[in-house]
Parts: sequence; C-alpha cells; structure tokens
Amino acid sequence: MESARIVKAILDDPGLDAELRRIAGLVFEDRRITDEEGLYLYERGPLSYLGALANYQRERRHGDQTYFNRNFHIEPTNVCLYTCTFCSYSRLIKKREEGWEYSMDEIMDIVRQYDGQAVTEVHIVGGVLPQYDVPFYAELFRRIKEHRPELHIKALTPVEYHYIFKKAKIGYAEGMKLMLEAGLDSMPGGGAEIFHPEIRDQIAGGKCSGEQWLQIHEEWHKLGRRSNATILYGHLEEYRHRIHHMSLLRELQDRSGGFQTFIPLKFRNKDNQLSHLPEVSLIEDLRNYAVSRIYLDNFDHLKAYWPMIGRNAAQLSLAFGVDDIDGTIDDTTKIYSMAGSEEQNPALSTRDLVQLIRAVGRRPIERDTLYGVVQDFTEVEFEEDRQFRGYTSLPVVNNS
Ligand code: V47
Ligand code: SF4
Repeated sequence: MESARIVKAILDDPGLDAELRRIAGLVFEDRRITDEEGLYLYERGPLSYLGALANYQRERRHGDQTYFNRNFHIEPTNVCLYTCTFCSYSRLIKKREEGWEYSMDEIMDIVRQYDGQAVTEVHIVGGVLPQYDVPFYAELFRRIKEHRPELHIKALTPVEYHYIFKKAKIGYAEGMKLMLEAGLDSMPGGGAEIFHPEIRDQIAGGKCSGEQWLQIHEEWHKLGRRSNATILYGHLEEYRHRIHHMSLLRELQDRSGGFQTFIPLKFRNKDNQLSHLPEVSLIEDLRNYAVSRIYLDNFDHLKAYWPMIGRNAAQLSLAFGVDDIDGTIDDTTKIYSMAGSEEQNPALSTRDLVQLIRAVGRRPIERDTLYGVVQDFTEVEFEEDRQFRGYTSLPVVNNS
C-alpha cells in the first residue's frame, strides 16, 4: 500500500519532531491515541503529515472506495424557537411569516415528488416549533412508510427529540421506542455542535445539553439502531473543545457501537449572530478531517458534507481521511445556502458525483444509509459519456 510506504518514511525521518514521530508509530500500528496526543496533532501536526496518517487509516479501512448515496432532504420548517447563534434559521422566529412551516400533507407531497426515482433515503431535519410534536412525527413516519416502505427514514436529532419528549412527558427510552415503532430507521448526526458547556452555552440557544444529546443516541443504539455524529467547528471553540467532543463520542461508541459516521461541519458565517467571526481556512478543514480520522479509531466512516464545503474541497478531503461525501441531495436543503456556503443550490446528479470521485482517483460506490452496497460505479460508463465518445467498453447506465 502506497500510503503505508509514506507513513514508514515519516517514521524514518530524523528531521521530524520526536513526538510527532512517536504518534505516527502508534497510528501505523493501529493503536489508539490519547486526548493529549490528539491535541498535540491539532497544535503541531503539519498538513502533509496529518494527511499521510489519515489517508493510511482511510485506505486501511476502505482502500479507494468512496461512498455516496441518493437521498433527498425535507426541512419541515425553517423557523425555530431556539436561538443558536451560529444558525441562520433562528432569526426567523421574530418574522415568522418569512419562513415556511409545512403541513403533514405538504411534506407528503414532497415525498411523492420522488416516486419512481432511485433515491434510497429521506433525511428530515429542521427547526423546532410546538406543532411538530410526537403525534405529528409518529404520524408522518407512518405515512411515509405506508407510501414507500423501502425508503429509509433518517430523521430528527436529539434537539427535536428532547423537546418533543419533554412536551409529551415521556422519557428518552420510551420516546425512541415509539419513534422506532412509527417507522424511524436511523438518526442523523445534527445538533451536536460542541458538547463542552463553555462553548455550548454561548452558541446553542438553550437546546439540549451535550449530555442529553449523547443519552438520546445511546437509547437509540440500545434498540439496535444506528446513527451519525457531527461536530460544528471553526467558531468560538479551541482545539481542546474539539478533542473533548470527540472523546465523549469515542467513549459512547466503545459502549454501544451504534455510530456509523462522523461528520465535521464547518461553521459558515452568513446571516447569523456570529457573522463577525471569520471562517477557518481550507487547510484547517483538511487538518480537522485528518485529526478526526486518526482520533476516532472506532468510527468506520468519515464524511465530508459537500453542500457545506463545496465540491473542490470535498475532492481534496478524500486524501485527508474522508471516505464518504453524502448524497445527491437534489437542491432540497437550505441550511447551508442560507448560512453562506458556496453551494447556493446544492444538487449533484449521480453522474456528477461519480465523476467528482473518479477525478481524484477513487472508486465511487453508491451505498444505502447503512453502508450496504447499492452499486459499484468503478467501471460504469454513463449514457451521455458514451454518446460523447461514440463507443464504450463499459456497462452503460442512465443518469437518473
Ligand atoms: O446541527 C447549522 C449545522 C447541522 C450552520 O447525519 C451549520 O448524515 C455550519 O447535522 N454553519 C444539521 N453548520 C445538518 C446535519 C447533517 C448534515 C448532513 C448529513 C448529516 C448526517 C447530518 O447543521 C446542525 C448544525 O450543526 N449548521 N447552521 C452554519 N451556519
Ligand atoms: Fe433551531 Fe437547530 Fe438552528 Fe438551533 S441549529 S436555531 S435548534 S434550527
């Protein structure tokens, strides 16, 4: 493996800081690094060094395989009771009429728009408002399952669950069981932000605490179900807060094994109360992916969410530990375009995603939400490309 040869060269480099060389030795032997070592990587690890270690870990797990899925998002509302300072949604509570608040029927209309399309997942997440309660979501999940039983419902975060269970006066275990029975398949990673109260209290507007976020995921994992985890980085936090956040996730994962993917989310600064903060550089994004890959040794996957960092950065991230670039999306999420992402209308066709992955020498694999392989696109040629070249020796598919 080329990436192993590069790490060996690091181990043999007498010019490199002795502590960085020692940590590289641990990573090469697949040994867990401590919080102090993780912090040292953030503070002292050069980009090329971190990339080499993270890429080694990525290729050891997945080779060149790079996962994507075909999904669509539904955001039931962009108005929210909470006042997270980083969020471009929360300002709308004062001028509610400028936002949207979909009814159950409107949400079902969106689901029906995808009838006949090869999507495997619906990702539902949005603001928190009283009308979206336990009966509403339970009924919504049931109706989606009745309409399209095989569509995977990845929905809501502990932010919503904590709010709706409290309102219904039920505990987390009971609440998650109800959601499971209604048709929930998995939980996305949102709402995690930064767990440490020093930062969470300043950015997270009174929503569930870090501890509560972790408890709700743990209850869900106890039901044998899977979820994701995120971190929102690049605002007020210091490196030690990022390590603290990941250490709590690593501990829970040791107990439950229920997390699939870690998704670092870069803070974007448009139209929110933290707009005065500059956004971190692309180099910092790549360093952060790499440290996450090295530190979170018990997470199978690391995802770069392309609507947030953009397509070019997503391509680069594949050399810094990332093995997943989320889905085709289809212009159905507004969280990032409202917060200032360069992807104003995030939509990529399957062909675009496949080409984006291939262009950096990786193998595109379409997955379902639980990482079952839907189709290996390594050697698939699209109809449009065949017409352009006039011939093909590869299997041909339509780009739908
Ligand atoms: O929790 C909100 C973030 C998250 C901003 O699990 C912002 O597969 C940056 O969690 N700048 C929701 N980030 C999205 C999310 C997600 C996305 C894709 C895939 C998955 C998955 C989960 O969006 C929120 C918050 O951390 N967010 N505002 C902002 N201004
Ligand atoms: Fe509401 Fe979520 Fe935005 Fe916070 S991040 S204001 S909980 S939509």
